[in-house]
Amino acid sequence: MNIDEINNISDEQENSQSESKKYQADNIQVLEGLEAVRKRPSMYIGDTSVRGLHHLVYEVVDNSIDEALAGYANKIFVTIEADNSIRVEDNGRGIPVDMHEKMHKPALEVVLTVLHAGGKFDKGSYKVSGGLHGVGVSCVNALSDYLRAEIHRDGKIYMQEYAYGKPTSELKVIGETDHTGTTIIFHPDATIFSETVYDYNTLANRLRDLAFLNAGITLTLTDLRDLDEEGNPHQDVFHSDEGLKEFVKYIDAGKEPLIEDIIHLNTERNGVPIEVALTYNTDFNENIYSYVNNINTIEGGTHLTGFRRGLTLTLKKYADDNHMLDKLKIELSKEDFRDGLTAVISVKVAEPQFEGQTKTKLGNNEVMGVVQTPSRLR
Ligand code: 0RA
Repeated sequence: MNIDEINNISDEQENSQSESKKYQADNIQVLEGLEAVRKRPSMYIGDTSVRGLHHLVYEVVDNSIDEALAGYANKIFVTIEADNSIRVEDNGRGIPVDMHEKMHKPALEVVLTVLHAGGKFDKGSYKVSGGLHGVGVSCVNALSDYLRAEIHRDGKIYMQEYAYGKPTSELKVIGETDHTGTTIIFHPDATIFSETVYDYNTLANRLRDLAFLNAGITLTLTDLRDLDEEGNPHQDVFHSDEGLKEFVKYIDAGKEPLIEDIIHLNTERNGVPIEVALTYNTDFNENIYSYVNNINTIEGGTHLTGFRRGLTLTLKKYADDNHMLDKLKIELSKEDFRDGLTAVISVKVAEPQFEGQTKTKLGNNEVMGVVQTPSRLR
């Protein structure tokens, strides 16, 4: 969420109300907004099983990732507290705390209490966040029996607490600080979720993916439920300098490589950033992972189709141009380029259309050609 979006939220609310009743109406809408999330949580976070439970974490972390991708943060700490609360801390600018003119509340409170429509963001800015559903941190707030925000900004530590999406305290200054950043601590509401115990490996896998997908960001996962004899908590630090190149190395660790190098492209076309890394091993199966806006598109979609076509055409052309196929009696098929392939493809799409059973299939047709023939290959 960026500052324009915070402003847009109030615009949307204001436009639907007459000025005279505005203030009152604003409050009612805000309540209705988060009540809707509590009434039908699955509509906002997919489901209320263990999947939805973990999705709350992704939602908060994705906001910090956005702050990092905007160039203001490079560290994100995720901590599973002893009581299965989750703490997400970043070293970004801190969510603004100044009074929001139209909403008559601190901007922080607007961010945490106003439902933000999913998937909509300014064209041209690669706001990647939103997790799978793009619902924002207000949904996490709505589905938590406790949430605490701590903002380090302008030399002060600001703090506000919530329960079930509603503030239980004013925004207060609780101390001084020499740095900036945002910390969100939340405890999922057990009356909403069928499971409220976090799985370390599920979170570790997601944070590892995020580190590979967003080179340069350091993500640290700490489990305060799991202490060794010396009292040190279980912890992993995820960081990648080489991005998808290292992702492919990680996937193929223990496999026998067929080619020495990992082919790595980091480019864009028509404003769509595209990163691809691939290699071949001596196995016979193909292993392609695809991502849109950091979301694992397990059902694939247009970006994956474009990649497959681009790969087939490129390798075929190379073989043709170098007379490697002159003595071949049969036509090469696209399957011939699949055996032993390991690839990761990541694209950032401004207005993604997610389709399919699990909403993890990219539908945007324009992305197909963009990935099939990125500009530097033309
Ligand atoms: C809007 C504006 C600004 C920062 C953020 C949002 C922000 C949001 C999150 C959520 C998690 N971590 C975050 N860090 C920052 C900054 C506006 C300014 O300082 O000019």
